[in-house]
Amino acid sequence: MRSLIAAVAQMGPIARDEPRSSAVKRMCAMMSESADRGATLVVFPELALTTFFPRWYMKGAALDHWFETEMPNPAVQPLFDLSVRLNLTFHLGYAELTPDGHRFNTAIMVECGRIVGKYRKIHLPGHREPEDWRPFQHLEKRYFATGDLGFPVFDAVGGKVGMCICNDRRWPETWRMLGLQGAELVALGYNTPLHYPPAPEHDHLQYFHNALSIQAGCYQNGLWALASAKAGCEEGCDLIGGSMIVAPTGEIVAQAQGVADEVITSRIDLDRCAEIRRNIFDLAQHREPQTYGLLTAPTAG
Ligand code: CDV
Repeated sequence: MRSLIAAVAQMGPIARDEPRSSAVKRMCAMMSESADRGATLVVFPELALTTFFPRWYMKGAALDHWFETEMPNPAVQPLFDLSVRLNLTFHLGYAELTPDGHRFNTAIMVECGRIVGKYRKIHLPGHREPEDWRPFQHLEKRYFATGDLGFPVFDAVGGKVGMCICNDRRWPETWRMLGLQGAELVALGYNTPLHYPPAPEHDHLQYFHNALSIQAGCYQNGLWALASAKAGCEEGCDLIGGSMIVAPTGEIVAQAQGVADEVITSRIDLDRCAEIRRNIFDLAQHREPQTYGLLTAPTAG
């Protein structure tokens, strides 16, 4: 049995004027709580260091303010130091500005102070130009380039680990790309508004669609997911909670109760992936890829 205690650290809202030091302090407190509960892995949300800034239109230095130009940097160093002290692995989402000027919505996995995995978000939702009719903007398509690292799977916490970010979790291709490479555990963070302006008739389904996507991804690929929300009313925008740990059977084994800072934990056995992978979703035996050509055909329009 390859098992560990894993934690998901949901975060409540981060104010627009809240400094990174405050968010990092909150995360350090939850990292310590995770370790106290015996966890050796803790997952933080997407863009965890600041408020969800794509809800505003900005340019120049005002935009650069939200991006990290190096990792680690002095603001996040306490997280790296604590992970060494606690002998713990953590997942962190942040906005990345590369030395050659590219911007990505990024997540890293850090094992005892050392970056062992990196992913740049591929499915970017929202729009490129500001749209006045919206109650809040969602300018991810403007502020971030499509991730250029593919869907990497790497060794961490004694198993094969992958990552995806928020909107990625709604796409079956994300999970299958990770599953095909043998991922046993997927860490993901999200910022999901309760109100979806282009289709408000689906607002009441936000929690359901979140759970549906993650549970299906786990079951159809026989892997664990650790999903961490930034939740609550952030600068007038309600974000869903519902952070969860999901088993390879698709069952939710732990779930956050509210929309504030909250740690949830569960013992997870990586060997349980075989329950699904040796049976109904034995990908090597039962997939029929020669019939799936449309999946990789260029998108229309
Ligand atoms: N941060 C996100 O990617 N949010 C999207 C919203 C805009 C639909 C999501 O898929 O949750």
